[in-house]
Amino acid sequence: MKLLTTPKAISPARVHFFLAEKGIEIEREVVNLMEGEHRTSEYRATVPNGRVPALQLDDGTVLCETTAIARYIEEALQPDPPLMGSTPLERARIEMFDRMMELELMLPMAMTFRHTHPAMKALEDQVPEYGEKQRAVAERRLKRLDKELGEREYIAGEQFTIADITAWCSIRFFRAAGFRIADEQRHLADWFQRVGSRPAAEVAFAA
Ligand SMILES: N[C@@H](CCC(=O)N[C@@H](CS)C(=O)NCC(=O)O)C(=O)O
Repeated sequence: MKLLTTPKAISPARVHFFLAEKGIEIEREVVNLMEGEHRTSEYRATVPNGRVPALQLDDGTVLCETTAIARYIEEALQPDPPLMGSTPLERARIEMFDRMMELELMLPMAMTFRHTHPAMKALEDQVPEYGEKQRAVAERRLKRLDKELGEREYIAGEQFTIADITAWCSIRFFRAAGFRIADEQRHLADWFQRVGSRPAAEVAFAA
């Protein structure tokens, strides 16, 4: 089994964090996005979404999409500690929060980055006005998240879950697009520090 991945990229970082929480390692093959290694016909024929991360199983099956890879790791490779819930209700609630973090926070941040950052010209047909609109969407969501984290320790409740990994990696990575936790967002800042002090957070964006 091997993980097709790129160091210091947001979606791969979520899988690296998840694996480190599980205490397992998977052989890695680095895909250089800036050199277009994911745009070859061979890569596209192998990986359904043509992106990283992707998990290639020993029987040749290829899983892409970060959450699907995490689901396979949790259910087939290492259930402990559970990061995606242990009962049907927990699983549904955690997926609900994780999708909210992905769609309402990570995605607008990613669109800001891709449409405004000079380094992203190689990968995106940039529309800077769209990027700036998405910045406002993400900033409003950060404000709401600060309020929500005043009511609970972690994003989905009192336990650390995959939803924290998604949100933490987004806030950490998209500093590159100018996102910052505002001085008055104390609950968000405390949570960011709490998640960032986990040993697994250190490997998320490691080279
Ligand atoms: N929805 C996918 C997104 C994967 C994705 O967009 N990966 C980026 C790197 S963080 C990528 O491969 N980008 C290549 C490109 O934009 O051409 C997931 O969750 O895994």
